[in-house]
Amino acid sequence: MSKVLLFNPRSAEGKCRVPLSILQIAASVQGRREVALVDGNREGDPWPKLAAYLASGEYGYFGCTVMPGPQLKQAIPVTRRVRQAFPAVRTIWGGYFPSNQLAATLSAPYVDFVVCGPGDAAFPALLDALASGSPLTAIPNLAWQGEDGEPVTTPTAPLLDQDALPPLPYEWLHQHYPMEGYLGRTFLGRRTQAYHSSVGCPFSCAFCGVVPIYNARWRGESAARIAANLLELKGRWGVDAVEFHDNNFFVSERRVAELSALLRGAGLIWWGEGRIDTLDRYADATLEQMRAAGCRMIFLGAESGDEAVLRQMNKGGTQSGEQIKRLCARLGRFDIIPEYSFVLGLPGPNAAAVAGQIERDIRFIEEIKAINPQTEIIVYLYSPVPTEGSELYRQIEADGFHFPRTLDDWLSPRWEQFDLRRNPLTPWLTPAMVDRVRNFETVLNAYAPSVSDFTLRPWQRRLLRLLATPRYRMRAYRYPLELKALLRWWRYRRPEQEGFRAE
Ligand code: B12
Repeated sequence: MSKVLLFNPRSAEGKCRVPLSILQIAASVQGRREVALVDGNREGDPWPKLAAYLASGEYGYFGCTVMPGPQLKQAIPVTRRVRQAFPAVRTIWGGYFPSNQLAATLSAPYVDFVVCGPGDAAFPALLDALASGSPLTAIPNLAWQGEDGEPVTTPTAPLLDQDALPPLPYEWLHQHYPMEGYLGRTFLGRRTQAYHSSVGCPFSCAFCGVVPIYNARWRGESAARIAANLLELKGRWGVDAVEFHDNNFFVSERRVAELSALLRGAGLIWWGEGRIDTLDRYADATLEQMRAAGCRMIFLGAESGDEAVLRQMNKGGTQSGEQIKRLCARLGRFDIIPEYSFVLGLPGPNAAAVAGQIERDIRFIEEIKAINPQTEIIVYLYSPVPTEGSELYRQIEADGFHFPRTLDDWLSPRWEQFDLRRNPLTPWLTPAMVDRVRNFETVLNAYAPSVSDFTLRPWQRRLLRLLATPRYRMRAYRYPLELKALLRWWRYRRPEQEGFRAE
């Protein structure tokens, strides 16, 4: 009963990337325990495989990684079923959802433990403690349900030296599921690999789910180790494109410059996520070096052009509307595509103020598109995360917003939409405001379809633009039914939900 079964629940449809969380967790116990994997993204119904492993009687631990949103749809019923059919198996959840929604997760009788934040040290320590009966309180980053029904949590561990972590076990993954199935075609390349080169983020934006877990801490792998790993992936699996999924890949300009020097000529095209204020401070020479090393696009949280809103998000002071405009023009000069995300629909003193802010944000996005038409725009509706202690969170609680208290509630379609940041169930947003944002987005998507959806043919792009141009020019965003129908018919993909389109 000492083997470990790991489960990656299905995420967005059509998006199948290397399950990095699972790989890292597997690496943390390998060599000491046998580990098996079932990946919901690679199975029609994962249960028969899971049940077959567990029925062998050799597996004592079931570990499940959970992001908010669609992964819950498999994570909840599958873990419940594990408990019912194999009650002796200990169930452990990790990842962003349980770390941020601890009380709801632990209130489920079928989740025994939650690893909060990084599991690289906590997971092996937990398994050892369970096997030997030693106390759990000595293990950091851990939580379970106390006798009084409240979560018991252990202290947060310092972030580990990322260069000291074991290499990711790609050969082990390949034995379970052929690697080729994870290396999708995207607009970046034919074989796109997800890579995570750092943990956390040094900032505390009031809307971000990373903050409650990492508390403004960040630690990255060295440029030398990243380059060595990527070149190995290229040699072994033919990887030609990389998505750096770090929360904040660009924190250290020196690291990025070193990496760019090492990747120059390697034939890798890459994309990463960063901050506008950070990139704005980068030297021209670094931007030039990045482009020469294959940096094609950078995802940047613009959020809003309005100082007051940026302050409300705890992003004021360092980022401004002027800077957002300046950087998109500047990146354009280096032939790097800025992918700007905006968060609309924050709470305000009254409905008119919220609606007025949405209009100002729409105007600002139009301005950005005029400055650098290549800028990719992603529009989110604000979905609260439990950034306890932030002014914004206090405000939304006062406005009557509450998270679900049980896992079953999280499964309702309303809350799934919430996670996708499509329909945030926030009391201050009226359906008319949500429609306004969505309709604007539809017109914009048709007027300037994302380059990341490479399956759209040039003639389809031209037709969409032709149809959308009068609406966009005249700001006639209401009822864009014809554009909606076309986008749906051609299965236009939204990068924010599904990542870059993969085949
Ligand atoms: C890749 C990714 C996706 C991909 C998933 C691809 C795939 N098929 O796997 C896609 C594009 C589909 C996606 C979508 C969404 N995502 Co997403 N995603 C990420 C991202 C960028 C990387 C995740 C990752 O691989 N990390 C690398 C691994 C190594 O780190 P990790 O997951 O934290 O794992 C460590 C610990 O958490 C822990 N752990 C994790 N799992 C387990 C399991 C066990 C058993 C144990 C013991 C420990 C453990 O140990 C690991 C090693 O230390 C993160 C941000 C980030 N940088 O982490 C956001 C992130 C997780 N996503 C987020 C969200 C909200 C979403 C969406 C729900 C909404 C949206 N519009 O973005 C959608 C919908 C999800 C869906 N459709 O299924 C948020 C979650 C925030 C929150 N509120 O909790 C994040 C943090 C981004 C953000 N800053 O907002 N996402």
